[in-house]
Amino acid sequence: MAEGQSEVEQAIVTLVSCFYKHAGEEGQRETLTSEEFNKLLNEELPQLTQDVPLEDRLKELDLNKDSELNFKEYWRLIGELAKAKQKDLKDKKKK
Ligand SMILES: [Ca+2]
Ligand SMILES: [Ca+2]
Repeated sequence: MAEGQSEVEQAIVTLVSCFYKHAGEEGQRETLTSEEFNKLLNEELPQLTQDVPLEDRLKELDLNKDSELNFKEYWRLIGELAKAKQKDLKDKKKK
């Protein structure tokens, strides 16, 4: 980790490297197969993603319908998770 990076900067690096770490495991290095996506969810996002079945989630995110997730499609997931988190935090603040 580069010195002097803020927590937020590190978090972004983590999110981006998480994609490439898993996308590089099989097939195309720039896209996630459903196998790779499954592993990514289990290993990196176990608590946030339990509620939706993998295949449904993949279909929902797969904008160009090639049954794999490119970075842009993966990033939609991050956006959705961030939105859900934001709602949590907002609700907590109200109480
Ligand atoms: Ca791949
Ligand atoms: Ca796709």
